[in-house]
Amino acid sequence: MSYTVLSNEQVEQFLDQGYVKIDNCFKKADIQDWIDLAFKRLGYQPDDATTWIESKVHLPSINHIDVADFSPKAWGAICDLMGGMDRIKTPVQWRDGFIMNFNLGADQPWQSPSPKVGGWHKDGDWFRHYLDSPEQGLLTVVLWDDIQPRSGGTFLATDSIRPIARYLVEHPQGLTPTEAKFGKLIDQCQDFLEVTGEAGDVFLLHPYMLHAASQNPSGVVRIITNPAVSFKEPMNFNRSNPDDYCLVERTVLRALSVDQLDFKITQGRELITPERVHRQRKMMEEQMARLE
Ligand SMILES: O=C(O)CCC(=O)C(=O)O
Ligand SMILES: [Fe+2]
Repeated sequence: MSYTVLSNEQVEQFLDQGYVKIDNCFKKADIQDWIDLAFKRLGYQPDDATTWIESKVHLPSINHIDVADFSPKAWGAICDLMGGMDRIKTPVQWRDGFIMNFNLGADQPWQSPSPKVGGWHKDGDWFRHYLDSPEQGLLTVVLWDDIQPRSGGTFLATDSIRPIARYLVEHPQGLTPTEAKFGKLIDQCQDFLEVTGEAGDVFLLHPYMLHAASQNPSGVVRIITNPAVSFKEPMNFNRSNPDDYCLVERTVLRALSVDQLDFKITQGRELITPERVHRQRKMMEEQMARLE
């Protein structure tokens, strides 16, 4: 199978470790306005840590761009992983709902990624989780600014795809995000990675990837977003032509050590409104009042 952006090494890395890093997907200068606006919305100064009231903030979004127009490279890589644009639910957008880690846990001794660190989770607080769930086809981490080591870069458990896949196979009735407690499977993981890179780099992650926020003692704010990309249809692990499996599906089959799987859900699909939505609505009202 040929890919437009991904190298053979990147394909293998995704199949084995559930992630690829696509560098240089955009220029920071092109989005500096969004960052400036984020600080205004919060009433914080970028270079004055005494103005940073909260140590970590997940902003509601105001602006958005279409990824296909803004970053053909990132879009090409997303299509490579998900089996082409016909399978992807559009529009695929990036927004300025930044997740800003100002100085989380800066007063605590540094902890490298391990099962002892708290907060490990699988994304997807808005749907009932099945092995084939289409809602989260990819997890994306967009770096809107440079991230040095030990500076708030998200921790990834790059061997988490297998335990999550097994757990989901055992639950064809599905799991709500609260009942699933995916994070407890971190005890089965031992390969960890800290997200680092430059503004414009993008990590594309398997939807099952366990990850956690990290401490940021660096004095420099860490700015990412982590939008999901959705499939139009549920994943299919039992295709008549094996060439039709996309890389996200193949990663699941490889994690389960099978060539195909006749997986059927036994309950309905379900969308859930997470508490986050109410919290961000309130934040938006406060920020609009500040901007006026
Ligand atoms: O802030 C981070 O590094 C991770 C955030 C995250 O995983 C989330 O909001 O779901
Ligand atoms: Fe997350």
